[in-house]
Amino acid sequence: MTYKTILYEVAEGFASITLNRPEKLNAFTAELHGELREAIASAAEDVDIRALLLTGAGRGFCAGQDLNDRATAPGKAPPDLGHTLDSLYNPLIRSLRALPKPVVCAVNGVAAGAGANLALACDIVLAARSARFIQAFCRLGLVPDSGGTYFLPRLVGHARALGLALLGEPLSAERAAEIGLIWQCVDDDKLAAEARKLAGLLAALPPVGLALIKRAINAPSANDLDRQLDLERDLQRIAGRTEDYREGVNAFLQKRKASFKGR
Ligand code: LHQ
Repeated sequence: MTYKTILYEVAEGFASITLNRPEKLNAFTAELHGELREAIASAAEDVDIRALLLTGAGRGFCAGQDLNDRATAPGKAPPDLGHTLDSLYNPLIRSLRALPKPVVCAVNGVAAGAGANLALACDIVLAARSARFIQAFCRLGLVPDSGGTYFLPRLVGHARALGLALLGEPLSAERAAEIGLIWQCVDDDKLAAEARKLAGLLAALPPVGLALIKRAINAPSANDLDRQLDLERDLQRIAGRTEDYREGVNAFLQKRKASFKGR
């Protein structure tokens, strides 16, 4: 498949999507949204793809919405940004969360606005030491979108979520890792290799089990312990009936490397 605004590659059991508008720090246009949607759908459908890796080309990860598309002229009717979210951003965030495969995000540079929250919607986020996370919305008179108001308080707590969202100050990758916003901060020159290594490791693990783990951890945080215990029981029942579970146990007992088939 060839795209204009992303790169899409499949190797070693995982798909890599690289946002590819480096001259605009990979800011979102309608075309980028469309291509990203298509690529995620192909990764979802292909049973040989067991993980997804998302990153950006050039010195930025993603600067959020391309504001060139959003210039407003006096007298023009105000835009319906709710429609923009309904048609472009919300389906994207939902598709990543619902994808029954782990998504690794390698934040290679600045992640601002919807770009920052796109990263937070992924399952394991690595960031280059030079990367920055910016909840830029407040500077435009907007509300954090793309799941920002959901992810931020859950990941870093109410006080830090409000600080980040109201002030819009850049947060370093190192600090983001310290406060639990992301999984890990790695040296710039190691990011790509580390992210590929991680995606490869995930691709070699039992796919059904990983999909069920993602479902359990992403279950509504309003679940009380009883409801979550019931959910774990239901998911474990499914996991226990897979061939991969049997293979995992047998491989351990026979002291050999397991080979998982996704069944
Ligand atoms: C850009 C952008 C950009 C266009 C850098 N657009 N060109 C949802 C619903 C609908 C509407 C509104 O939005 C949303 C969600 C959102 O995402 S709102 C938040 C939108 N994003 C921002 O407000 C971030 C704007 N960008 C910045 O503040 C800076 O560019 C950051 C801090 C990201 C990076 O700063 P620098 O490293 O100093 O780079 P730069 O500013 O020089 O940018 C490099 C180029 O990229 C430059 O183009 P040029 O032709 O002058 O070289 C920028 O204009 C362009 N660029 N972000 N969002």
